[in-house]
Amino acid sequence: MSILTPDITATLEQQGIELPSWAFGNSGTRFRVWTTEGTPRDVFEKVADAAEVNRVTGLAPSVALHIPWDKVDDYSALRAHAEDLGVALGTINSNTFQDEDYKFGALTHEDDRIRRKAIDHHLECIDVMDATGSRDLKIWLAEGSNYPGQMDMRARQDRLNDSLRQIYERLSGEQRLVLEYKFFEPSFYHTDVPDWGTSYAQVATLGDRAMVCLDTGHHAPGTNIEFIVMQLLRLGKLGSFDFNSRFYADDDLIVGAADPFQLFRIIVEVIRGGGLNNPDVAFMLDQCHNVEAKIPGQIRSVLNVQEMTARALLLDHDALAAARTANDVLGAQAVFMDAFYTDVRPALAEWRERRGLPADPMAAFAASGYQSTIEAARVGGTQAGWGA
Ligand code: AOS
Ligand code: ZN
Ligand code: ZN
Repeated sequence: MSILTPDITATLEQQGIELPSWAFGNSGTRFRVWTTEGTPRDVFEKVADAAEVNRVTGLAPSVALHIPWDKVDDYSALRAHAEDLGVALGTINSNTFQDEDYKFGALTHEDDRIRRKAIDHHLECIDVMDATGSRDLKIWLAEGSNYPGQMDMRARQDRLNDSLRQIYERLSGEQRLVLEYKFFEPSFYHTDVPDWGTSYAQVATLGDRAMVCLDTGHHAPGTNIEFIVMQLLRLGKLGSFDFNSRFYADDDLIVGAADPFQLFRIIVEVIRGGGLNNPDVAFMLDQCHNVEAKIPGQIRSVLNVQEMTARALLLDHDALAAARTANDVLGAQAVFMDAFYTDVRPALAEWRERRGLPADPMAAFAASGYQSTIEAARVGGTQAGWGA
């Protein structure tokens, strides 16, 4: 008998993780952007690569776009291309961090012309969402200051709120706004949306369709991220995850690579708060593959999320509740660790095969010949995403 009960496999079967288009483009650090053979030359090719991840894992049904990196003339053609390949176009990410005008802010800028320009960019992103059928607009703001006294932090919060309101009011139907926070970088003294509390305070004034986006790499070392997950779910404001992992700051490494136990703990709280396979809580990746192969990097990532979800689903809630009630500290911890230490990989491989998916998606991709085909076809590919 498999350790994965029918209830667990039924839950796993529903799991979907959105891939970021920029994960397929060349990326690097501020020191160097590395080139990789077979890099997509445009967003159509990025979507094709993302569809390949879905083909071998069954786990990645949608692709997030970044505007203007993924700007095209005809979004219905891009949408049809994605659908032909069995994936959907997902979250639209705005970009206010690569324009000369935004050196001192965008949605918080004190110059009305610049703030208007930044708001208009978001309205254009919503036009894109109308064409792609995307539900979510994700906003990450690279705004803040480097020196005490440099800026009026309070006035910037007020302008931010006014800007967000204008953007929010343009949403229609099921569309949502998710506001991402990050504790520092590119600003080093103050950041206008540095933490979940600020994001929550801002979106709470807008309405039900404004939520918080939690990027797992955007906290100070030692932060109890699963506590934040619990609290946002409790408040009904956890709109999405940007999953990745980090050793130091916003490293954007493969999710579950740096600290699999943290990923497990986060998913336990997601399940506890009713956020797993709940359309209100989008699971996305936000990663860059600077030195490793990009498509296999994304395959590894979604498998890591699936694996930690399976382990979290193994948690013996009755035993845990009993230990907690008895204040059996070591007993509760042992129940928790039993689930975490269970190797679910053989059971997942066997379950994949039963569903007509490759038991080993990494090996299946390597054997498919896709990589050599794109390397031959995409000669002269340009960097996409961060390096663009
Ligand atoms: C930046 O640090 C954030 O994580 C954003 O989500 C950003 O938009 C993303 O990394 C792609 O640019
Ligand atoms: Zn992010
Ligand atoms: Zn980030």
